[in-house]
Amino acid sequence: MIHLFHAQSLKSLTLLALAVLLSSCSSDSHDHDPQAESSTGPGGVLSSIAVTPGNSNIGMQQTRQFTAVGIYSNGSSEKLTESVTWSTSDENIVSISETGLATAHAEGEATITATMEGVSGSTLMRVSLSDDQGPSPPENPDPLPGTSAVIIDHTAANIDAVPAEWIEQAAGSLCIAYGHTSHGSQIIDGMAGLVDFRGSRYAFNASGAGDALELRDTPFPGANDLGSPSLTAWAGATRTYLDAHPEVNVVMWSWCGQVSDATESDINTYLSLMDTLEGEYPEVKFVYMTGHLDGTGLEGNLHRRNEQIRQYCRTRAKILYDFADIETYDPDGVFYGDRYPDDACAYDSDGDGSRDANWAIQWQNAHVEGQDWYDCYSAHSQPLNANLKAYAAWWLWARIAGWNGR
Ligand SMILES: [Ca+2]
Repeated sequence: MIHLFHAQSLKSLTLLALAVLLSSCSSDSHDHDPQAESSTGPGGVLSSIAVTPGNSNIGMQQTRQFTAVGIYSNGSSEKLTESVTWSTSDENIVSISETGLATAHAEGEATITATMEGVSGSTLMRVSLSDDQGPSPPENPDPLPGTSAVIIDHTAANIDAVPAEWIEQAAGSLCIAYGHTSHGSQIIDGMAGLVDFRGSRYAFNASGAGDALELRDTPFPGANDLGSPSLTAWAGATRTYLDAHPEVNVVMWSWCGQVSDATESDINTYLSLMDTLEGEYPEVKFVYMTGHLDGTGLEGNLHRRNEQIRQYCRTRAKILYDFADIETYDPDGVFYGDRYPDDACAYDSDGDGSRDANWAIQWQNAHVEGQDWYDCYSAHSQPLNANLKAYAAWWLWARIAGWNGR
């Protein structure tokens, strides 16, 4: 129920937000399943399952109890830990019991999945040899793991959590080509504002001059974004550019509003083209993206298509900058996804179905400009949204440069 958000406990609020965030994988066929009526729970049809804790780390031979929470079509939830079927992507790394108790056996990563009535949710679990989770020295950066997904979501929108040495490592090693139109420009404008806010450590330019991060802003002739002038033009433009610029080792493209009206097939085309490019240019890291929020909520086509992209990236070990997820939470972790937020950060505060408030403006007004947030241009949105996009972008660059994200 939406009333949950009025609960006194911030912890329960955060957990619920996390649960909804982590929910995934409700199959599209579910809507057309004649048996769907049989899966009605306390709040209607089971629409997704959230598995927590999310993205956890564990030492060898240690155990961890996972919890599955079902999210129903009306937004209510129910604990399903004992009801779901638990599975692991790699028994040799992590095994899991029928009740969700995981045991670590070998160093590596495994995906833990809970399934019920054709709906599933999953989370990543890392097993390390020791309990030391601190950042490793940057002298010999690990190559970006090719065996697990790198998901840059709202939890990555924290500039203070990205170690300075990895900011420097990214600036010294990456050459990024980024294609976008207005919404995607939030990352660039946010990054530019961050230099004024936090200093030259975060500097970037098209040549890498002055030890800055080398980032080429909209360098691709022949395409504007992932949907303009067509849903496929960007792929050819990428090839043309990479063939002429072999120094580029990161490619990122953003959507404008095309995910809102995209079909499942359209998104499959996008994913397939990205995957093909990865095969053709193995030295280049390709960053996937979700489409920006459009106010249609968790039931809308946008959310379904974004979930399609997320699911693909999770299961295929891709790099995802989750544009929509980043603009679904305020900096305190408050979730707005079930209140029909749009790209301007407007949302429905009173449940009457129309947007009447703006979480970014509220947060900005409740905090100190120049200290807690910074002013910058933010196309279609508020400065805070571009702040968060920039923080997450630096997290992304650091991860690609070899930071383990912990
Ligand atoms: Ca309203």
